Amino acid sequence: MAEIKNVLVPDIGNYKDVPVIEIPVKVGDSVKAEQSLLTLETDKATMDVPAPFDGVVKEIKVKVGDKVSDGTLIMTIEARGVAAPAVAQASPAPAVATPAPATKPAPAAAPTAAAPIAPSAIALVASGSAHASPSIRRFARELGVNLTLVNGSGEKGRVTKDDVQNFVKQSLAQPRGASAGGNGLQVLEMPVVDFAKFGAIETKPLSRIKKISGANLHRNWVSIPHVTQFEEADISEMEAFRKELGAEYAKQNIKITPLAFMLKAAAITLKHFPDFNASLDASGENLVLKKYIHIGVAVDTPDGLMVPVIRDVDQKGIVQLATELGEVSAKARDKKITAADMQGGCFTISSLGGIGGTAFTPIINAPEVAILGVSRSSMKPVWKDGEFVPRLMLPLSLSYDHRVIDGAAGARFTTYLAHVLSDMRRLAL
Ligand code: CAO
Repeated sequence: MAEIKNVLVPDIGNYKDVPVIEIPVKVGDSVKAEQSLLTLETDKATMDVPAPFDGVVKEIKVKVGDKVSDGTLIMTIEARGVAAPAVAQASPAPAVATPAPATKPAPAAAPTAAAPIAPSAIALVASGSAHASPSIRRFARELGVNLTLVNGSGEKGRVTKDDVQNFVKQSLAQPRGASAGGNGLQVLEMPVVDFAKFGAIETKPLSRIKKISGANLHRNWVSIPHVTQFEEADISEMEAFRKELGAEYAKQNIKITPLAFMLKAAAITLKHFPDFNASLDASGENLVLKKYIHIGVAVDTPDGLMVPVIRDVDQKGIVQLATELGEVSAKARDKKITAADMQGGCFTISSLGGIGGTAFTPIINAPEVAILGVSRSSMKPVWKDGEFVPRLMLPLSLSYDHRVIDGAAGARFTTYLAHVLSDMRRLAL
């Protein structure tokens, strides 16, 4: 006759009051020995509690968020034809039929013996790059899914079974080689390292913005063939003018930084090279040319990177652009930026000029096809009319999508941009 057995949390080392983060089974499910019944998470690791024997789940005594320790009653299972070792004889039906509150874990001292779960059966996995329990990792491995590519919808971005299944469904639904959206990359999973083995560590969750932007950056980096073209612009004249203008507008609290000039110069250059002011359509076979010039500006905030968009840059003057730059960066840092403020961009400028550095390789903000990185200007000796003269040089790094833009076009774009920046008359056009 089928016997109902209690399943208790087995020896989980020194951990106490460990939160239940996932219960992948429900009442009525048939489970096989070793199948995960629930997942626990400490600050260092996630662990699965596997079924000790085959059977059918009769009652679940805990819920997600409950805290459990060694010996907590978690479930009752109607065992299927396996005689459990003596130590693991669970209490018979009456013991579990007592109306213990279904949502509260039974105390560890419940008069039931632990079900036969050898401590070694508990899978311990350090919380690594992809946030998923061991059973989900196993499931993903069986399906050949690289977990680092799956967006987790669970608590704290954890990857659930549904996420893995949806990822597989989406991958299958994608046309092979779809160039605009699909990636279909299968790379080795990152090794899971228990860093605590080598010294003291502290685990800090990524901010919400970092999680969102990280997934996008990752997709863009792996799915767009990037090339970065470097150039230096002589901004000596521009800087003299900027200082003049800056002194004039400081009274009105408007800060004129080189970035306002960069925006204007980029807009002029984008007009001249319309293929850079474009996006691939969903089929990846057509270029959508935009008749407007909206430029995103990467803003560094304490919570991560945000990219508010400044509209119709080609139709605005330097002072207006400087004013809007001040407004959007304050808004981003005060967390007042809305999703609409970050939409509709055609091109992005990422300026690290206020911080330092000589060059970098920015990641394209898809579906845009190019992004301009700006580093810190510095005085350099430049050969002119038979002698070296000191000039203020601004380093530019343009990353572009090589599916859309050829190397020659990339170099023409940066050369033109450098000309515009070095010749104030062109900026006024
Ligand atoms: N060369 C030399 N000096 C520069 C410069 C450059 N290219 N760009 C700016 N500066 C100077 C400014 O003139 C200003 O000088 P003062 O304080 O003497 O007036 C100072 O550096 C600070 O400028 P700023 O950073 O306040 O203003 P900005 O308009 O240059 O930039 C903003 C605004 C919001 C873009 C910037 O603050 C920011 O967040 N940058 C980081 C963007 C980022 O993280 N990009 C990386 C994306 S890829 O991960």
